[in-house]
Formats: sequence, C-alpha cells, structure tokens
Amino acid sequence: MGYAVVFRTDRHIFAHHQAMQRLSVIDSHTGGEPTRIIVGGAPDLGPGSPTERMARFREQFDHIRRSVILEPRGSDVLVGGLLYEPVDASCVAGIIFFNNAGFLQMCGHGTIGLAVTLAHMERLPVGEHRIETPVGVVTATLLDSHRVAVRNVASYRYRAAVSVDVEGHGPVAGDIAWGGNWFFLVSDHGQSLDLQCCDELTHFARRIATGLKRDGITGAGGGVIDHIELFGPPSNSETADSRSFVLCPGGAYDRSPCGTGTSAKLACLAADGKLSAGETWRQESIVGSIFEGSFEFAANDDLTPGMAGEERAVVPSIIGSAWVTGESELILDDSDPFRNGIC
Ligand code: PYC
Repeated sequence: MGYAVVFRTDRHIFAHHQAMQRLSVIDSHTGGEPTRIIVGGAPDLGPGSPTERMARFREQFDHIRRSVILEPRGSDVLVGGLLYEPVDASCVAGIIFFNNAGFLQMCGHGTIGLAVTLAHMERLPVGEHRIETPVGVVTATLLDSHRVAVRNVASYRYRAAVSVDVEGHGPVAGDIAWGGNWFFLVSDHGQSLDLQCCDELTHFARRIATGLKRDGITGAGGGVIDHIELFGPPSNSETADSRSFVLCPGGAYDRSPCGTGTSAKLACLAADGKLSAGETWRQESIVGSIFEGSFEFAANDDLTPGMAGEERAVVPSIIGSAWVTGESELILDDSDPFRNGIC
C-alpha cells in the first residue's frame, strides 16, 4: 500500500517535470531600472532580418515574453531581452527588448544591462562591441565591469513645439523626437519632478499620451509615440544638467534617465543649437541616477532609410552603469494557471 503511494507520487512528479519549461535569466539594474536577459532556454527565432525575428517572436512566442515579464515572475517596471545569433557577423549578439506592453525597438538602459550581464558571464571583455537590434547596430563599449558607453542609432527631432490638449490641464507643447523609440518631450508642464510625486506625474504623462493618440499625433511614418518625457531642473546643478521623468509604453516610469530618451533629448538640444557636438550632457532620472550623453552629427551611413535627407540627425552616445542583481531559472509549469503571466 505504502509503496503504491510512493510510486504514484514519483510518477506524478515525473509527469509533472515533463510539462515544465525552464528559462535561465540574469537580472540587472541600470541606474535603478531593471533588465532581465534570457540567457538559456529561449526559443530559436529562426532565420531572417532582426525585424522579421522580432515579428516571429511577437507572433509565435509572445507567451514567453508574458511569462518572463508579467507578474507573478516579473513586474511592469521590468524590461526583458532575448538574445539571438546576430545576422550581421560583425556583431557579438543580437537582442530583442520587450516589456509588459510588447516590444521595444531599442533600449539604452537595457543595452548597458546586457553588456554588464555578458561581462558577468565572462562572455564580453572590456572594449568595443557591436550589438544588433531591430532598428540598427549599436555599439556597447564596456569600460569596466559596470560602466558602459552605448553609441546609439541615429536620432533626430521630427517636429518642434507640437501642441496637444491634455484633459484637465489644457494645451501642452512638446517636441517629437526619435532616439530608437518615439518620444514626446515636454519642458513647460508645471509639474514638480519629485520622486514623491510619481503617481501624479504618471497620471499627467498618461493623459499626454492619450491626447497624442486622440489627435492622431505620431512620429514619422505614423510611428506611435509611446514614451513621454517631462524635463525640469536637476536636483544639483553641479552633478547634472537636467532631470527627467519618463513614462514607458506599459504605464510604468523609467527609473533610469532612459537611454533612448536621453538620445531624443540630445537630438532636440542639437536642433536648437543648445549643445555642441562632443559636449557632455548629464541627464538625471527621477530617482537621481545619471547618464552622460554627447553626440556627433550623423554621416549619411548612419541614417536609416526613413531618415534620408534628415540634415540634423545626430549619433548619440550614452554612458551609464549597471549591476547584476540576480541569476535564476524561471519555471513555466503547464499546470500553473499563471504560466504565461497575469494579463
Ligand atoms: O533606456 O532606452 C531606454 C529605455 C526605454 C524604455 C525603458 N528604458
């Protein structure tokens, strides 16, 4: 009798294990903003360009994105990254970033987190490395085990001083700029950029996003503006030039100064003649972390097809630091009602 119970239990455990998928992940944070890189057990996205692979990820493996990023394994704040064998042989890795709302075209804090993660795994030496993303190749220079300089894709201001009516507030003017994602950058907003005010800031920035959508205001080619940036004075003008609050597409705010957002800011500063090529801009986040940014004017080779003829495009470089916070194995059990996250 006792034997039978043990036998049945063992069989049950065995059958149970058959229905489990395991994903190895390494977590890090860049200026407070978390990144989770899948380093083992990820699906093979198959052949094709980085954009085709991202489309395949979205169409066939979205459950993996949801399992990794959504509760109960993840959170709205987390950005995930799936590594793939790069198409461009000059690159050390291909990466597709994703979050609670879907996919990010590029992610600056995530690229810094990726470089530090690969260094932690002893797969990336100090020095310059090319990394493939769906919007182009970026360069990550590992300066030491925590500090990374990212040379981003070409960035530019698409439209200046665009007015949008914000419910309960009135008109707000902002610039639309590309920094690897589409941003709406607002300096005159009347909000206090204080960490204690994050709920109000989130609510305000969401209403800007709603207004943009309602009025059909987009980036070039109808690109959805899914990041909102509010700028204000730094907490200490000795250590930073500006402080920002960045609302991400899934409704969470970026704890870091946002790499693609800082790139968009650099493009606007360049367009306004407020920053010269090679000059440093220190962007402080709402939690007080800092990215150092600078730009060079883009050469024709740096421009992607949608940017042809864009004379004021810049190539931004962002320096930031990341720390590995954990190594773990996620278990996706078929019998778990929340195997694919709480949607
Ligand atoms: O650092 O580029 C960035 C980023 C985008 C969304 C969250 N962080």
